[in-house]
Amino acid sequence: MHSLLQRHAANPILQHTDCPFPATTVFNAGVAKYQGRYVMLFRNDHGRWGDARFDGTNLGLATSVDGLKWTVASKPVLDEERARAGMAHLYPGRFGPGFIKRIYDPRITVMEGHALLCFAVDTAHGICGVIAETEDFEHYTFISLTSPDNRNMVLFPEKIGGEFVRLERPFPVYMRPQPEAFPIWLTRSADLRYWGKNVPLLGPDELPYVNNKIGPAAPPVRTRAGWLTPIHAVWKDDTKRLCGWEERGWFKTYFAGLALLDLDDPSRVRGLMRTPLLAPEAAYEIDGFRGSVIFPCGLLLDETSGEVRLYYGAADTSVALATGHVDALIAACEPL
Ligand code: BMA
Repeated sequence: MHSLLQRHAANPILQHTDCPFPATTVFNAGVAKYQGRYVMLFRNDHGRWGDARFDGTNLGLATSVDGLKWTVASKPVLDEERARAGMAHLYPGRFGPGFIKRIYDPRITVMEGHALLCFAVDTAHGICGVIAETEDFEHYTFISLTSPDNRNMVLFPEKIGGEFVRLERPFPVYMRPQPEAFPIWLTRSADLRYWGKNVPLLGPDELPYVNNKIGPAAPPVRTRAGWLTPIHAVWKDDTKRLCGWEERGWFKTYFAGLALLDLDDPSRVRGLMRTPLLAPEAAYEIDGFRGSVIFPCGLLLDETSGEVRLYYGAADTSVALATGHVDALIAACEPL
């Protein structure tokens, strides 16, 4: 059977050895085309290779003319302290030293020429999503912060019905069929700062290959058939220890999944792949800090050729790329 996506021969396209600063696991990267070049913001958990006790996290910047060969900027562009300072600027006097414990999983959305960024922060009081904007990927203005626990935010690349729209993944505690059965929600905003009109979009129980949680992956891309929306989807098997650096073991397989949302009302799921779009198979997806993890954070569509590029974190260790054709991806979504 012909698979929907082909892994790029040069995978992994970015790894720790490409960084001119201390870097250990380089993965979960937002990618966009911005001002005539490709930009990538990647997560870097830095510490000792093979040791799950990291010293810290930061976000690195890489740029490229073809989206395949990347040049990494000399220093990370955001870290825990810069994120704390950005937040303190948003809400003066509220966020003291040490408030942000980790910064990770950036997604980039370019809207009307403006680059917007969503990422997660682990704080002293829970996990939150942040929205920031930047013109040069060096300086960031913080716009909003969610209440905990929430992460995996992705912004749609245009206003819909006059409003900004995002997908997000809260971590509800009660009323779960199993403790981590976390669903995807859709919310809207007039100004990117205040979010509401919350609608549950998709639950893990709607995907036959999931027994744990799901979440938004890369920001949705407009197609003639709807918003092409990658998700991540998790299968957990406590009896099957996967490759990993953690002493306690690693038992979760992360797949890329795919949904198609209504163009005019993206809170309606119009199509859904019942099988994974991409499952961990390659050595760089199976072996690493957390093996068997595919975690996409960037999807690009070439309108002329119909080529789609899915950029994903592989085994929480490197960045990889898979390509396919938009028509095949649309056709793979079973109409709902
Ligand atoms: C998720 C996030 C991702 C990570 C994945 C697998 O919950 O933390 O950043 O890639 O777990 O470890």
